[in-house]
Amino acid sequence: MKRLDWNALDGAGRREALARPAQSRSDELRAGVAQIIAAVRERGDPALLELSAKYDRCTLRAIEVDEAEFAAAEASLDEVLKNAIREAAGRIELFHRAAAAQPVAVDTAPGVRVERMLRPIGRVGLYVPAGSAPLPSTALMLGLPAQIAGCREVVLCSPARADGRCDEAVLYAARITGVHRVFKLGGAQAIAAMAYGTASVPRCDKLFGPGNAWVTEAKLQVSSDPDGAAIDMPAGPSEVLVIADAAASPAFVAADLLSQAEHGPDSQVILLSPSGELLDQVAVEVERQRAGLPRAAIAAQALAQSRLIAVASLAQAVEVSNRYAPEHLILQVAEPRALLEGIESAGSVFLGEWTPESVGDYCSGSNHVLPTYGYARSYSGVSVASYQKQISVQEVSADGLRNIGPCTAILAQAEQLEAHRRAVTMRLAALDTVIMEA
Ligand code: HSO
Ligand code: ZN
Repeated sequence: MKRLDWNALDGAGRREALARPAQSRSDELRAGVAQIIAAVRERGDPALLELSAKYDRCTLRAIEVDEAEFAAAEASLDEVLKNAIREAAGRIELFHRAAAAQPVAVDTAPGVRVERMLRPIGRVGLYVPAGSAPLPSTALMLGLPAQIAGCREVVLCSPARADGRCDEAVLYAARITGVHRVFKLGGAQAIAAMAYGTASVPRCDKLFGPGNAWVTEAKLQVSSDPDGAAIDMPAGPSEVLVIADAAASPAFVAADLLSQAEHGPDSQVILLSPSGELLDQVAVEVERQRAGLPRAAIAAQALAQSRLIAVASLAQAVEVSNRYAPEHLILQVAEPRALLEGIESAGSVFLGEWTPESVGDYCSGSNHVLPTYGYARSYSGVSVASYQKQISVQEVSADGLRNIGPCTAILAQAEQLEAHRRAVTMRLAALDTVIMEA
């Protein structure tokens, strides 16, 4: 890991220190994805079968998972794993229900009632990657808020293995979240199928979930097409930033950095500390622990673009973190809540030495589908609200219109929108007439 001193860097050096690994949106990627989308739109299911054979190396008899496969998946799984999936689902549901937006009704003036009502997005499409590691936890994180929001139809795509079957734990997790239909589709073709629909795959209004560069590019392309689908958020590789003080355990800090580094070669991990000694110790620990990991090679690639940065104080660490806007922020300091006040941009925050990022990835109850690549400056993680539309409603009585009609008319006149003004003044005149006649 590169070692840097924040206060020895000039402006360009600081920008470089917090730069994300370059995301290639190469012409080749764009064109390849556009071609896949076009093939799925033009030829539907036959194109999906061909693309699955080509990219996922599996020959599918049917693209939809049937009851027999769900049952076989459930029967094949260890009870301990099934219990853990249900236990995690319970806490994720508990938090997401509690955090869901509520309907609102406010009288903004006598006789003027304004409300906000919530409606589920009708049909949503979830993507669960299964590349180097299938992620049943992602099926929970995407499926449970969709169920709580009350979406009418929840579709999930996840690529099949070479044997033509989907990961059993992904299927089990999808089932318990109430996902209605699961398709064995991966990559850009899965996104195209859910955005535009085929004979088998229903067309979805909004797509959710992480994925590789092909999936991400396909989500961008379908979301910029008015005939395509909305998406949850722009995505990049996973990342964590840890702020640790001199009292932090180097072993714990190293373990947290590695848990993110093992996700993929393009993951990025950053440690900020005012203690040079801790930075030294963590550097040693990271190497020691990494060597014993099954995914040591992947972690090594991620660590090559990761940084250990010395800062002058914890306050400066918070400044640097806000500038980076990490997907995950771990505060391994004696008084994490004292720093929390100053946090402006982060996807999810982990407080204190007993809160590893892993608990949020799986089962504390928070969501793990979070904004990466600096998008935490303006985006939030997936929640029930991501699956809902907020519709405002207003009702004005005769007295209410007497109260707010003049304000409306003045503003309409200022904007020289006479029809707007008259829609109000005509009614005010009618009210005067009614009163006079009474
Ligand atoms: N840290 C990942 C989520 C995940 N981790 C799934 C394990 N499984 C991205 O936030
Ligand atoms: Zn993770």
